[in-house]
Amino acid sequence: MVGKALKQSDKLIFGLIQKETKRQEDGLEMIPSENHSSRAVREALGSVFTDKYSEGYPRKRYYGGNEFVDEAETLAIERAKKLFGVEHVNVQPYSGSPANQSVYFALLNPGDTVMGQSLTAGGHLTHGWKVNFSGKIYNSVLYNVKPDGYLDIGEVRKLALEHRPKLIWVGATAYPREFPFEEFGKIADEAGAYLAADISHIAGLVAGGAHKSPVPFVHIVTTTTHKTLRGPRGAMVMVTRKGIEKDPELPSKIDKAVFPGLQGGPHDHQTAAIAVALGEALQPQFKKYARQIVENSKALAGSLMQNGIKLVSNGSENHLLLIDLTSFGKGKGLYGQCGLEKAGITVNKNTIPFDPSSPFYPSGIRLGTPALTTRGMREKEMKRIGKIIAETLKRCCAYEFPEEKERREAAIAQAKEKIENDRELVKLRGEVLKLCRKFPLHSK
Ligand code: DSN
Repeated sequence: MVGKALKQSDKLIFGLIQKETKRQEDGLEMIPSENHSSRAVREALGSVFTDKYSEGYPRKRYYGGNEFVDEAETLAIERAKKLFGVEHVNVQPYSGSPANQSVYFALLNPGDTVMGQSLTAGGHLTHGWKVNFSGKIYNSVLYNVKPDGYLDIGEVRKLALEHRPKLIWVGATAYPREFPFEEFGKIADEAGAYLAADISHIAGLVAGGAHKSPVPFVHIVTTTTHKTLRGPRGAMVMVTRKGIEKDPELPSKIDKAVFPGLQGGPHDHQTAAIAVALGEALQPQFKKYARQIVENSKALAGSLMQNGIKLVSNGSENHLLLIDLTSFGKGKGLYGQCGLEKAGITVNKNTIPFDPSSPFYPSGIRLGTPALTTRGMREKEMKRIGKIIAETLKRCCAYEFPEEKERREAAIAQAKEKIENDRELVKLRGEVLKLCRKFPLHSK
């Protein structure tokens, strides 16, 4: 994947890239916020645009020599406008958190009230969580999900009318169901709030028509570009027609917040790669890809549940699933993640709504299908993978996880050792490897 120059100049980094390439090739990447970008995207990302400075916006720069950067950024903007049906796009945020930060900076003053989905209910840090800037600088009010795992829209309305936030977020990092954007739109209008949809996780599904678009119902849309959208790491802030009707200054407020408010020079290599990814997402086959992600997620959910694994909300309507491991005991997410890693499946331990344990030792596993779908896997493979995951979890989550801190360290070390030496997991690893070989990745 990488060329001769790197091999000659830096053998250590070259070697690590080779190893990471093999790790991705030989395993199932199931962290739902990850994907495999195309070679074209990575070529643009590794291009000479990385050498340029271009503070400002197309045709309004503080530096010379930007005629080609201007064209690349304009292409990215125009493609995003077409793909999502929005009026204004800023493609410069370095990543998702800075993109969301720019929305605060554009609209709120310190101490103003913001509302978002609680982190423990699947929301994002930047939607008002207390250790994040969004929960420290602003007065954050968090809404939850119901015991069945679905958003509690009644609670959202009640809190919005009670606290009158200036900004409401809809969007999450661990929510397996469709977002009721229309209902959120009505609530925000009633409360007089700006409504921002953070579609970082589902952007590819929205672009491909596999998830309802928030665009008609919200004022602002933020997204990262590297998850289901399958681009380079990066982010965008978009303003909708509804947003401009509420506040005609919104586009310039966002642009000023990104630069010079928060950032310096844009990452032009990233912008060029975002343009490439958006070009790919505009192709008809991307719609097929987006639909298949959801079909795969549903098939995987079915297989896991048939094999005795409990899922938050009993299924999935998007790209991700949240496994509830509480039937094995509290705090078993770590064992699940370690066991699956041993079997060649990469996932992340995650809290589940009303988790009886802690965020560091949560009781759930978050996983998803975007990367497997990129490899060409379909329902048949999901059925088999569901069985492998269920078998692995049953083996690993049976180990003791003591609540008393004093006994915990030793118990974790013992469980990890058992997982490491489990011959059944080695057999499952073999099956995973066979599957990976059938769906080659970077050699395509
Ligand atoms: N880290 C991202 C995720 O995994 O969902 C969110 O920022």
